[in-house]
Amino acid sequence: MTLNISERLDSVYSAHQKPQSLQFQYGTAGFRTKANTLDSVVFVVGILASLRSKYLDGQTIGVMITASHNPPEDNGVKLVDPQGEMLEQSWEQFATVLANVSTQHELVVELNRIISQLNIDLKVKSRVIVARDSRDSGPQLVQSTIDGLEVLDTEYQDFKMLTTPQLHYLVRAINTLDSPVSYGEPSESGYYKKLATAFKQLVSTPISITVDAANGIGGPKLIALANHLEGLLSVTVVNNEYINPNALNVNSGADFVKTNQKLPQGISPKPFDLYASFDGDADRVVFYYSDDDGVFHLLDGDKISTLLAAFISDIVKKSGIEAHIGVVQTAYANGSSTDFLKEKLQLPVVCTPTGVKHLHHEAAKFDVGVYFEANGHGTVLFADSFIETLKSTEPSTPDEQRALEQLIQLSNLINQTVGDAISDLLAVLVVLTIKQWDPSSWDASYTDLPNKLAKVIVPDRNIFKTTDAERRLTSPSGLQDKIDASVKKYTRGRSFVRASGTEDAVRVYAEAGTRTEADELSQEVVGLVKDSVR
Ligand code: G16
Repeated sequence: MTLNISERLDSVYSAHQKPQSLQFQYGTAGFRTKANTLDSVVFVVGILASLRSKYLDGQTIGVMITASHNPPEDNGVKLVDPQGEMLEQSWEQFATVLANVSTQHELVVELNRIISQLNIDLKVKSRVIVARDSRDSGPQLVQSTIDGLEVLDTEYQDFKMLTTPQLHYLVRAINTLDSPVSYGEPSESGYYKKLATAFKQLVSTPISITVDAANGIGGPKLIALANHLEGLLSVTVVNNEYINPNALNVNSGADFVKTNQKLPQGISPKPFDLYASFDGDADRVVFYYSDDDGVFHLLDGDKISTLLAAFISDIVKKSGIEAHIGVVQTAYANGSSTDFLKEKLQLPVVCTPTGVKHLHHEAAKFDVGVYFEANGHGTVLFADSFIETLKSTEPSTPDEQRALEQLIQLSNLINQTVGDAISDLLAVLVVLTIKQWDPSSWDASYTDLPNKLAKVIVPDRNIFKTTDAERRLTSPSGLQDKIDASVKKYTRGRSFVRASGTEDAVRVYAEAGTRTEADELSQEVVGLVKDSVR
């Protein structure tokens, strides 16, 4: 077989050779960097996706070409496993190794090493689906991925432009087709039908909302979804210039709003109306409103998490059944949200490193696992066994019956594969409608501690190593002690530093009892980080 792979590569490898000077790493959400350096990476990812499919008996694997919240000149690629979850972590090392080989010979050696280590049968038919966001560089990178897929004769389908969560949906739907746990029709319209059907069961009064789509692919896809809702959802999309890739995420989108804690361009808010922002590939959403005085109020991933966790706990109680409900957060979660979940809602809270891949696995350990990063990336997982219980329970009162139905429909409405801005938007609107809450009632559940997220550019972010779910640094040596000393000076102070896995930067998070203190603490820790690399 060695010879075969080598021969197959003969005609294509030279067009996709890695530039000698570059190094790549499978990070928080796959490979992500400047688009014009990614060709060799997506080519080998195509080959690796084929191997993953063969290893899993020909189940379909997904390849998404996106750099999500990053600027227009970036791009990236991530692999999606058969149930729509992120690539199993033990395979990330293979991706990193393949992405860094610089010759055809080395590539053949590494591929053969993986094949023999995992005992992969190359005769198994491999199947992969591919999609991309709206970036300029997308079509070319998809073509290079396909060149990689063809090396191992993989059967593939190119779904062109989709949101990242739509690709996750399709992977799971294809792999569960004709199975008792079918996830839905394996088509884009199947995705809309599934969400629309659940939404229509949960609300009956028309809802209006304005959404900033970050000039990304989420805009047209949200409109397509609304078209399946027969007037039940009236959506105004601003920053919907997805045909202009240079505008992607510029002064708009979930990351811009969360990081800057201000409105995106193009939104002039009416007091107490609810607004939302997606990121570039629509896997994150944050909400906001302004009050009578024009003050901006952010309802971020923590607020979404607490809203959904509180609502679900409540209807589980009403349904008369028992469930182990838990919430998963990262170090970025606002301290007040964690207190609210633990003390007010009496729910267990688990903290993991950044990256939905980490949160997802922890959430799957509960009957209902709510996971959101503060940046708005997250979802709610309902265990199959719990859904079975919901379906087989005989209600003894109309209230119990309604609660059981609401839980079943919520599990259909909320994308179980990964965080999904469109699906999360609908879930939040359902809860607010059922509770008859305006944004300020939602916001009133707890008050965020003032906080600041800063970015520091350093010569080598890899020297920043962490432990304790990224809450403490182990390197550079001595820096954590200095951060601790700074934190001690502030009421309810908390700060941590970690290397980003999607941008070439170090992130500094700080929160404290007042705005001034949070800003001062942030400045101090940013200064400490800069000093540590001087
Ligand atoms: C990705 C991950 C998220 C993570 C974010 C930032 O989001 O999927 O889980 O929170 O990157 O990660 P980092 O701080 O390591 O740069 P997205 O929306 O960009 O795919």
